[in-house]
Amino acid sequence: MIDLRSDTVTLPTPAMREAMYLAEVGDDVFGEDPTIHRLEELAADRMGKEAGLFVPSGSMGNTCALLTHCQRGDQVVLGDRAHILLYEGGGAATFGGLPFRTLPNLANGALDPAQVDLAIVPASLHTPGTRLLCLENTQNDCGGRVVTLEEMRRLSEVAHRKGTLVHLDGARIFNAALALGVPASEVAAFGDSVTFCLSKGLSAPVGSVLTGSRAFIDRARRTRKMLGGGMRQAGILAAAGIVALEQMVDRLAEDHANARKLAAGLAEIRGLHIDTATVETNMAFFSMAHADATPVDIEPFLRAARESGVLGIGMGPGRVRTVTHYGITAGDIDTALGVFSRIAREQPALVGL
Ligand code: TLP
Repeated sequence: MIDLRSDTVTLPTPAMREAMYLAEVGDDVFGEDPTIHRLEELAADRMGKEAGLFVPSGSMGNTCALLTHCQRGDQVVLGDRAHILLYEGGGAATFGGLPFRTLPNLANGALDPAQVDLAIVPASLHTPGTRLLCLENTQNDCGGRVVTLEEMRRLSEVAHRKGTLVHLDGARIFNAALALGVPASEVAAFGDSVTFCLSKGLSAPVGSVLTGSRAFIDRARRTRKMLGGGMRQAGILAAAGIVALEQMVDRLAEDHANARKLAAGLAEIRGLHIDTATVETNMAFFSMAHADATPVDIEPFLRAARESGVLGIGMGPGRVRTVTHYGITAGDIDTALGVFSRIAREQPALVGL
């Protein structure tokens, strides 16, 4: 199977398995796992923050951040295509009692600073006070797009000027940093807290790290415990995370090159629509529409592709996401393009022709 559904499907590398086998571990709830300490320090260093907290998933990292920054009833401002809003089961809003105020994401995943300014309000008889602004970079649902440093700077300035904190969902911050040509810490600098994932393009089997000031992480550690995320000898997982940070960041360039190759090929297939200029990292989204512009039901297309050994995933009506990663070679891209192109040629109704 050529699995282009997500970079979450990546399998641990041989070096990770070796490091996991050899990992020195202890009870991390007692603060006694040396491998987790090492990962948390390394992660904090890469993000330019004082401290880090190893969490089982990106969703828990984000939830933990929101619950730690906010009190019940505090308003959180975020994009209407934010992962925190769309794909985390409503966790933070539900567990934290946090009213979400959404603003339209711009095409590249940024927000409009003027709208953010208006959305940030003090607590009053009528309004919930805004405590937190959430940004996402790369922005998944917008196409794995990159929010520029200038946009990040303006957005965080607007928030901070009004006494509102900023949390960055940087699940794929290293992809963003690569596309921007800067160290990840320069992207992370605009968040008071930043979550990033080890288990996506970096290929670790499990885990994310929440980073921020030491005082914030001390409080977040208690929130993680409340969420049931206090793990014991999880150094066995952190060991793979250390390998991810030390060995798997630079190779993301290969994923970006493969995504561009994939996008260029998709653009050549009649019936599949993609704006190749929007493919900035490791994702290529394409869409299919009928002549009257209504979206095509993508399930039959995805099923036909699966039967030929290629997996993509639906993300919105008529919209398919393909993601490149450690398990995908340039040769796999050629094969996948061959499959998509054959389906479009032999079964044009599946792509709306
Ligand atoms: N995203 C997954 C799905 O949930 C959509 C994927 O396949 O891309 N923030 C962002 C921006 C993410 O894309 C994801 C995962 C997360 C957070 C959550 O990470 P996990 O899956 O570890 O909870």
